Amino acid sequence: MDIPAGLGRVLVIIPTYNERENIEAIVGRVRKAVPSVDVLVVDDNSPDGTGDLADALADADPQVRVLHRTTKDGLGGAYIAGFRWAGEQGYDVMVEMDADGSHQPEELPRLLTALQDADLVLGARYIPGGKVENWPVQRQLISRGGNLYVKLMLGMPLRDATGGYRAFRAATLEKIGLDGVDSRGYCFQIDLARRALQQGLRVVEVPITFVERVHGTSKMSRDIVAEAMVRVTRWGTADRLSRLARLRGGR
Ligand SMILES: Nc1nc2c(ncn2[C@@H]2O[C@H](COP(=O)(O)OP(=O)(O)O)[C@@H](O)[C@H]2O)c(=O)[nH]1
Ligand SMILES: [Mg+2]
Repeated sequence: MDIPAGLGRVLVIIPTYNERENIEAIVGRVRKAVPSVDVLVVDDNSPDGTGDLADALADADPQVRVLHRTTKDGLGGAYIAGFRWAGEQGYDVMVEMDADGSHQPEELPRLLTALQDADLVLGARYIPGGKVENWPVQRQLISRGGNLYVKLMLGMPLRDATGGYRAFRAATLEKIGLDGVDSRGYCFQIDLARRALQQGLRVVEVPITFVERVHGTSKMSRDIVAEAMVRVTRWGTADRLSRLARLRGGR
């Protein structure tokens, strides 16, 4: 399929850390699913040589580019670097996608079509039509529990605030203002969704099937979960305090 009318130039950003077994297949699938999109791989100097492999893919295909960063700096850092690059290059839409096949490129047309009437589209596992395949119970609990905690603390009208398969309009990222975002790990996703809603932007969830990776290993760690917990708690507390202050102020 082609890029839906009116969206302009689309860049799919794929952050990688040790994804040598996955990178070629995912880039090929993206280019096949929506041939007119461009791809940017953001590699954090993967010790397994993913960056060199990505360079070879870029040499063979002018629609593939690579951003090399010097050290592992978390998913959030990689995406912010990718978004900045995309802005400088004049892209109109930036898509987030994992390298490990969990986010199926064949579902990208659905996200892009939804973006025609939205400012931010979230690929959602926990809405009708969405699902997760092959996740161990423990991973499901972390994800479901995380979303429940986000709901309780932040009250956002979202069913899957932690997913990482998303399409942003460039104008959405400009309004969000990336300078103030310093979430490093997966809470980056919660952070951006929250900022988009605070700006009054149209955030739409579309169902996706998340497929657990077959090759390589997850970079999920205890630190990443802890960062998310601390930040969500802090944001939720700050929201409550400011609501209270407004009530006290009689407004
Ligand atoms: N550049 C970069 N990519 C990362 C980093 N951490 C994770 N990723 C990538 O982010 C995506 C999601 O990570 P993954 O380990 O699959 O997380 P999971 O799906 O939640 O288990 C994959 O493409 C990873 O290679 C990082 O620090 N830097
Ligand atoms: Mg994964």
